[in-house]
Amino acid sequence: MQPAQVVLLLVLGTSFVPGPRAELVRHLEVSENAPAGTRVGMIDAESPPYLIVPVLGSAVEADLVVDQATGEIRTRVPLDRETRASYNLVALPPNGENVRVVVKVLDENDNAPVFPVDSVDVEFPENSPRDAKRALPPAKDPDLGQYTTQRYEIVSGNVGEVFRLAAHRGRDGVLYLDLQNSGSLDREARSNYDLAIEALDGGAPPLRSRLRVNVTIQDVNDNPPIFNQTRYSASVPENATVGTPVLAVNAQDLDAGDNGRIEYSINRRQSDREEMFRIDSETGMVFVNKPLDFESKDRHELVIVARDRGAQPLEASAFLSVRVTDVNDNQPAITVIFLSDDATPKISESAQPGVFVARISVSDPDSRTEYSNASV
Ligand SMILES: [Ca+2]
Ligand SMILES: [Ca+2]
Ligand SMILES: [Ca+2]
Ligand SMILES: [Ca+2]
Repeated sequence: MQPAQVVLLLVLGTSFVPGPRAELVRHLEVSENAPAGTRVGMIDAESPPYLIVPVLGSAVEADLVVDQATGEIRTRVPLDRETRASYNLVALPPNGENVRVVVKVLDENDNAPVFPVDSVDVEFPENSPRDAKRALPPAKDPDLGQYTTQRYEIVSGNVGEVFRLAAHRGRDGVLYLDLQNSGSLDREARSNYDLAIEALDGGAPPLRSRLRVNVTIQDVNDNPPIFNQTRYSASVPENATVGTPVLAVNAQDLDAGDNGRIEYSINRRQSDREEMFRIDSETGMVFVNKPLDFESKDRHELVIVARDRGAQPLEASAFLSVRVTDVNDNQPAITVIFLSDDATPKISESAQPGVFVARISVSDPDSRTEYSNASV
C-alpha cells in the first residue's frame, strides 16, 4: 500500500462513517516466534474485501500480512512478544461497518533471567549477626508469569552453608534478592567465599543465568595475642654489658592488619620497676638495660605483655625468669693468722713436719668463705 493510498483510506474512513457507531472487535492470537507465514486468522466479519487501516504505531504492515481480498491475516516475520505484545488494525468492509482487529502475541519462554552484571563484591564483618543481609542485583526476565524469574539458587562456593538467599517479588514484578548470613562467619577460618548464584525462570526446563558473588569477610579484633610459651627462662652473666640480648619472646595474633599487629612491653607495675631490662616492642627481644649484679639480685622475674593494635586492643602476658650468673668479679680477701706465740710470721726451728703454722682464710663475695690450714 502506497502512502498516498493510506491517507486516502483514512480520509475515506472518517468521511464515510459519520458519527459514533457500533464497532465490532475481532480478537486473534498468535504465538511469538511462530515462523513467517503462520496463519493468524480471518477478519471474518462482513464479506470481504476490506479496506485496512492500521492503527498508528501498530507496525501491522511490517509484521503482518493482511489479505484485503479474503480477510486472512498471516505473520510476515516471527513475532516477539517482548518487543510488541499486540497489533491493532481497523478493517472496513464495503457495507461501511467498522471492524477493529486485535492480534495478541502469546508468550513463550524465550528469555532467560539475566543479571545486570557478571559479578559483584560483597563484604560482611566476621561478627555479623545471623540474618545480616546484602542486596544483590536481581535478574530480570521479560517473559510473563511463570516464564519470568521464579527463584535463585547458590550452586557453588557456599562452604559450611554459611549463606542463604532470600527473594521477594517487588511491585514491579522483579524478583529481588538478598544474600543472608545464616551461620557464624569467622575470618580466621575463612576470609573469602566465591559464590555462584543462578536465577531460574519457571519454564520446563527452566532457563537460567549465573552471577558470581565474591564475599569478603572483614576482620574484627576477636583474637588476643598468644605467647608460644607461658613461661620463659634465660640466664645472663652478671657482667653482661648494657644492651646484651637476653631472649626473644614470641606471641602470635590470628587477626588481620592492626588487629593482629603485636607490641611487646614489660609490665612495670608488676615487675622490673628498676628497669634492669628493656624489650624491643616490635621483635620481643629482651635486652640488659642496666648493669646487673649477682650479689644484689641473682634472679629477675619479668612480666612481658603482648598487646595488639586493635581499636579495642587485646593483650596477653607471659613470665620471663632471668637468672643472673656469678662472675668472679671480687678480689678475694686473704687473711693469714700465724700460729706463733706472738702471732708474727715465725716458725720454731724444732717444728716437726705437719705442725700447723698458720691459718689462712679466703673470703670472697663471689662465693662462700673458705678456710684452710697451712702446715710445715
Ligand atoms: Ca517471551
Ligand atoms: Ca523466561
Ligand atoms: Ca587481635
Ligand atoms: Ca578476627
